[in-house]
Amino acid sequence: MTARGAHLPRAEVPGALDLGLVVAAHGRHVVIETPEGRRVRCHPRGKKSELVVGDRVRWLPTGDEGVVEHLEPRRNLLFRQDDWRSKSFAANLDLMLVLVAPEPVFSESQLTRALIAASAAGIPALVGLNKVDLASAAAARARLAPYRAMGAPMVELALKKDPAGARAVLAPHLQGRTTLVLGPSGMGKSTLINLLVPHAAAQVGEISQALGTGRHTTTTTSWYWLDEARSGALIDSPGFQEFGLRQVAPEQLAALMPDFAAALGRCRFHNCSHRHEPGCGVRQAMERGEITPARQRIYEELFEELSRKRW
Ligand SMILES: Nc1nc2c(ncn2[C@@H]2O[C@H](COP(=O)(O)OP(=O)(O)OP(=O)(O)O)[C@@H](O)[C@H]2O)c(=O)[nH]1
Ligand SMILES: [Mg+2]
Ligand SMILES: [Zn+2]
Repeated sequence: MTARGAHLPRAEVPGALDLGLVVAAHGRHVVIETPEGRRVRCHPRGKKSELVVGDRVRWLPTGDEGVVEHLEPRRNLLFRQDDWRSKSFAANLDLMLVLVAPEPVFSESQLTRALIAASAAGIPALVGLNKVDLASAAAARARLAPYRAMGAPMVELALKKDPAGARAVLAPHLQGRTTLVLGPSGMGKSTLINLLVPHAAAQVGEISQALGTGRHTTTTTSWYWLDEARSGALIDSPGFQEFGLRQVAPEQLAALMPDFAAALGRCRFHNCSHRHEPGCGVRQAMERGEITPARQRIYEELFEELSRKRW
């Protein structure tokens, strides 16, 4: 290491901009956190970049606030969609934790959409079946059996009834990682955050204050540190239904669904859509029971949707 090596404090490196982590994004401004843990409200330079939670940026202070000058390359990026367009909402994730529960009954289609989105973005996914203390857990396990069979990593939790057990099960998955927590309403996301995040309300409050929104709306994606050392984090983001898949081409779908992917390469036509073509290896796998009717239906719905929405 030379005298002017990497240990030089960043501020003394001529021309270098400070590093920031985007912990909240709201309309035209973002809140970044400095390596020292300070929160600063920043405006993006120009209109170009849509900054999202998890982005690493270079910024310049301008009085009490700052200007984001540069976006560091993203490792990955996730989208949500409304009626008209997809919008990115989180970047640089290490894990997607999808919470489901026996009650209220979770939608297999939503679960599949989340798993496809994770796979398309190159993000590992973990399915957490919560509320296994309920008698209806057996039915939920049965619904998840095909997902277990296709190799989706899975854990069982009783976040409320057995918090210590849930913590022990989750810790090795979450330590040192940035994890996006997803799940339909009522699955236990808030219970999870409150169990694992020290001072969860305070952490959100701090961000709202920096944003100047006064209160933290449920439409905002929130960043929570899991530990004092700020090595692991949870991102809580509402809007499970609107998971954006529009960036996925219909022809890519089968490769992103592990049970379909296992049957690929045996179709008569190389551009087979696996819906009605003769000599289709995927449909043969369905007939052998290797792909469930529910998954087949979800695939066809998604194929339709993604074909329609490409403009
Ligand atoms: N039986 C049982 N109930 C649980 C468990 N974990 C959470 N619940 C309950 O499930 C309900 C919903 O939990 P929340 O954490 O609010 O769910 P959420 O995912 O944040 O829901 P939204 O905020 O609506 O998206 C609450 O009444 C919890 O007490 C559990 O392990 N077992
Ligand atoms: Mg909640
Ligand atoms: Zn086919």
